[in-house]
Amino acid sequence: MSLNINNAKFEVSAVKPSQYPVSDLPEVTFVGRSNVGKSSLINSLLNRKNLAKVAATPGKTQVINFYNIDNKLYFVDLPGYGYAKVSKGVQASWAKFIETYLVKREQLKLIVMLVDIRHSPTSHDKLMHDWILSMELPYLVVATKKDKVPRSKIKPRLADIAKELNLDASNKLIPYSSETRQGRDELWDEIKKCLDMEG
Ligand SMILES: Nc1nc2c(ncn2[C@@H]2O[C@H](COP(=O)(O)OP(=O)(O)OP(=O)(O)O)[C@@H](O)[C@H]2O)c(=O)[nH]1
Ligand SMILES: [Mg+2]
Repeated sequence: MSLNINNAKFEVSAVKPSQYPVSDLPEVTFVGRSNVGKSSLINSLLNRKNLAKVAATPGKTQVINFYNIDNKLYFVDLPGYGYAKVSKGVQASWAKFIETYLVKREQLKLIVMLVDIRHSPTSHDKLMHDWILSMELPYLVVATKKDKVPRSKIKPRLADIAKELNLDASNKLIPYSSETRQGRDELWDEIKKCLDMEG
């Protein structure tokens, strides 16, 4: 069963479980702090420029967006966490609905956590990572914006991220650029492997 990634469409925005798609398709979700590059990564994986909205102002995505890919799986774009200019109250309500999705959604098969390759993981990133570990679901860590660091810095940046998140050799850490599409094939391979899908 091959996957036609050109047959991808935005399906629905949800703020509560009753608005999630009614379906048994497997879901891959993308989490990370606001502005880390989640929507850009979804677009680059799907060869699209603007399927997932890339916000001009960070912290604006306050809904969970579901993208249907060839009627075989969903990509789920979660709101970014940790945007400083957003009030505590709003941050708490986001955390709540991110949590609701992650904990309740049985079709969720893979979590892709994004961190910015240029920076050490924040306290929010560490909390999110601990949370993911406690869920015992397959997950990958992607280090975004690889094009923004010089080649010689990539290895040390990855080593720092791995150390700060306590990753070991069995945890996948994939450097990625939505601009140059480096890392794209490897990420697709991992996603398909995890979902038992072919090409
Ligand atoms: N150079 C470079 N810029 C990137 C890359 N990925 C994302 N960006 C830029 O980073 C900014 C944020 O990207 P988004 O994809 O909107 O980030 P997001 O995580 O979806 O943000 P929220 O929806 O606010 O949570 C945009 O200006 C993007 O163009 C990348 O790989 N390389
Ligand atoms: Mg976004």
